[in-house]
Amino acid sequence: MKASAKAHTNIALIKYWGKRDESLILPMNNSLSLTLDGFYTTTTVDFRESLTEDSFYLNDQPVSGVEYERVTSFLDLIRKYAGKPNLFAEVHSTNYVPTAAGFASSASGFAALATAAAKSLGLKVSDEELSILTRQGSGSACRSIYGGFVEWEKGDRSDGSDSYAIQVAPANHWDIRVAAVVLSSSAKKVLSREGMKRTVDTSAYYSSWVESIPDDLSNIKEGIKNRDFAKVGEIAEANCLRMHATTLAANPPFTYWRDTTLAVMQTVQELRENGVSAYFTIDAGPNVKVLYLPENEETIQSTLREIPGVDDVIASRAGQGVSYI
Ligand code: 2P0
Repeated sequence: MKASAKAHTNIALIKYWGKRDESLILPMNNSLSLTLDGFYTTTTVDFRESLTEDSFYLNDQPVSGVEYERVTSFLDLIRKYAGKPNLFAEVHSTNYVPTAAGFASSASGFAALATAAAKSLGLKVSDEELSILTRQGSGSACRSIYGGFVEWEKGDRSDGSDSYAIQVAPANHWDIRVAAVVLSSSAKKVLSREGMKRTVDTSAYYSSWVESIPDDLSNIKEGIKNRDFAKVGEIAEANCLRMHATTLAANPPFTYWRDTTLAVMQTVQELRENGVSAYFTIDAGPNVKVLYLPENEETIQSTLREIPGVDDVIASRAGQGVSYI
């Protein structure tokens, strides 16, 4: 049966940074994100008896190599789960996540793939099971099953059966906006998978990072519940800075920041000094995401666009979880 699904990407306010199990993709710490409606992937999966291998097309182009392997490994997992280990699929994905915006398309990509693949195989899975399956494609993707504010519970078990995402608040709870600031030159030198591994293995600051998470989480959840923008923004910004500090203390040390990254961070802090409430967060790349409230949209957009080295500013609202299309 052919099935299609749509999934949005998400931005972490409390970052997932480090695995305790690399093959099951079990994280060291809980994380919390906002699903974004502006950036998404649509995927059609067709498992058919007549196929002898999987094929994967991204934006209408056939994909081979590492990207293909990641998709087929994930299909192996889900066809085994369905008890149909010898059934192959044709997969067509379209990314509506501009690569330059610096969002990992793996989050929306694996959430859409898991949702469409499960339906194509006739599996009846709960959202919790779907999140567990999705997690094994890419960690941050398990949060994209849900809309709004989402927490990924790290779980304690070694088999991963308690490591899945739950919704903290739906998208319509609070109209928070996120601007993706696109930098002119944004080559990523250390992939997030490699970067988090190096940090876990060698960073002198890694244990402090893990210890700081429970307080951040309980405080940010209180801030989300009360729609306290300053509280949520302060925690998200500090959490991001702490994550990036761990990379500086890794061996060999590294950073995802470039000169324009710092320029954007400073501009956001200056906006605050001038009474405009805005906070930044940064993932495993040089681009900056800026959190703000709707009343400041025009100021944020025009101020960020003026920074030398900034190519574009793409705004998004809170988005919904996965859906069938
Ligand atoms: C996050 N990042 O919470 C963090 C913040 C990057 C920085 O999740 O190896 O693509 O597939 O589980 O999910 C990026 O890592 O890594 C990420 P895998 P993923 O959004």
